[in-house]
Amino acid sequence: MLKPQASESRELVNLDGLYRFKVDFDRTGHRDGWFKAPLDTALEMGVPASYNDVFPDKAIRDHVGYVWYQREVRVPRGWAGERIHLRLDSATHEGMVWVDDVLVAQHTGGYMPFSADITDHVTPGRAFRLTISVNNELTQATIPPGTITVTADGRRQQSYLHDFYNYAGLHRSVWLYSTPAVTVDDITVVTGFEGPTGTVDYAITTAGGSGSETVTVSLHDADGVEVATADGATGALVINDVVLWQPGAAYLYSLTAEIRNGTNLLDSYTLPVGVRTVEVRGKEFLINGEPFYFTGFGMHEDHVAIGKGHSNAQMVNDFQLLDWVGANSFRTSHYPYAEEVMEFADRHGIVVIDETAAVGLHLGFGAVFGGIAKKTYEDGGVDAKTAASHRQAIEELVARDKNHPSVVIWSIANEPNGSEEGAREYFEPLAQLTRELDPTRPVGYVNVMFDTPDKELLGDLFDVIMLNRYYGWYLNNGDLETAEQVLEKELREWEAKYGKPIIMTEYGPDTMPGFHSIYEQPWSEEYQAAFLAMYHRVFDRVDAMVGEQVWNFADFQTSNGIMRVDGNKKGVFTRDRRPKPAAFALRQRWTALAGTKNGSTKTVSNP
Ligand code: GCB
Repeated sequence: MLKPQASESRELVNLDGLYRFKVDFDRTGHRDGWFKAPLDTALEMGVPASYNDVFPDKAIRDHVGYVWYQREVRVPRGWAGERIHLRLDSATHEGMVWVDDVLVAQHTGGYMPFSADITDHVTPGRAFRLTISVNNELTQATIPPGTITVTADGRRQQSYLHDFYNYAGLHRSVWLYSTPAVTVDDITVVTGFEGPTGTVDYAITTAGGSGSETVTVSLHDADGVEVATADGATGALVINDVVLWQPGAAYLYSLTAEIRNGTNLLDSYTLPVGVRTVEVRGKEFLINGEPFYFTGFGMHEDHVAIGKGHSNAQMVNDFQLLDWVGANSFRTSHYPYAEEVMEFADRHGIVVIDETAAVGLHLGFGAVFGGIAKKTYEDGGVDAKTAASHRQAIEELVARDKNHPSVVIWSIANEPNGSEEGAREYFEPLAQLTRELDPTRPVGYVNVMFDTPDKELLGDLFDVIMLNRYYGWYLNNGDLETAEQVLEKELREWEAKYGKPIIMTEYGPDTMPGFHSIYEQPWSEEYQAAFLAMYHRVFDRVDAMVGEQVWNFADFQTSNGIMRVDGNKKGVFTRDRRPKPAAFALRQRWTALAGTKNGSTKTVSNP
């Protein structure tokens, strides 16, 4: 799936800004056709952003169901004869889109883009009424799953098995764009190198043509110098003296695909391409043939007031802090992030574990959150409906992100039940699907603390072992001595069981900024630093460890509950991005490691 862009043959108009906004408290908007007229409301809402924290109104914040957005859009008059499309980079979790009175798109899955060809419903030079209804409901059929209950007095309540707050709305940009009748529909690149020679294997699909058009491809280096060309919809580009995309030293070529009819240019699309390889060999994780050690965080798209709304300035700030603290990687916990984030990582050499929104596929967790533990893999739980949405989530993620050099692992779920009967039957086809969609990247899932190596059933289906462990927090709270022993014992068991690389994808304690203790008390800033230092001692002793991603980069908002005070406080930065003392300790360690295990010297094959 190609991101819309402006090119010689395409134009792009951003539709972010203020929209009329109305909350559908009585669920009558669809029935009464709210899309047919200007919304009857005094509220306006900024896009992109979550709406929840923008209004000082509990009823809006806690609303379960639909909200409506609306604005007028004028189609540029020069677009006569072009195909005209609308694209929403996300609508969380379900979006329905009308152009005047016509429903043009409907999409479920809150973190993925979708588009509609609206050519037949608009007129260049004229304005149309764009209306979008967005539903925030999570059910057993959605990814992530959730449960809706209706109280005796008719109020809908939402519960879910992940802690981050269920922010909703139009979190990412909205676009109007034009394409010619014959288009470059998709591009897939796979890169490699042998000594100084790089290769970019490409496959291009076109749409709307008669079959008589020609496809040409050219590759330019970062200075704009043409370094390779090829003809045909599939082929290979060869680069002499290739400059590799390296962690911490990004380098991007630009691949331009053009469709011609004779000498007439029909469409042109340009894709940034980083040449790099990824491979798991034994217990090592190799990028460009060199052992790579992940340092960084599990993160969240989460900021004060805008919630999960994408903000370029906040994004740059977060990447600057990653750089400051010496992190070389992050995981898109627990859903795909905005495409701007992936592109930024590509341009700045940050390594990404790219995760689907499949979080909360563990009904045994009910007990932890004060409910009752249920069986996970049964009808009405994680069942065929969940699996169908999960397939869609994987297909859409790979389609959207397959060409990003920063993405080195697909994480297809966070903390599913991996030890109950039915887990293998559920996950085997999904692991296989991911490999079929992308045979070039390692595939993994993130294992929960209950699923120790003696119990879990899934590790052999995946290339890397990714573990979330909270010894010293949820278990052995305040006792780092015992925690150190248990952690090391368990990591050695994983190493012995699979002989695969292990990444600690979550570890860290809740920490109140400003709370100090000379006794290493849980919640103190000193405890966070001591906790992380203990984990690091263990990681340094276990060969198979190839990475550490602290939970979390920053404090983040959660649902209500007795386990959280105004959110999850495991951040190394506060929610407003001030460092806790642990940030300085991490900075020291990660700067010294520089992407290597124990700071060992790296031999760079392609300097
Ligand atoms: C986990 C989850 C993460 C939570 C974290 C916590 O295992 O993957 O989403 O936020 O624990 O802090 O409890």
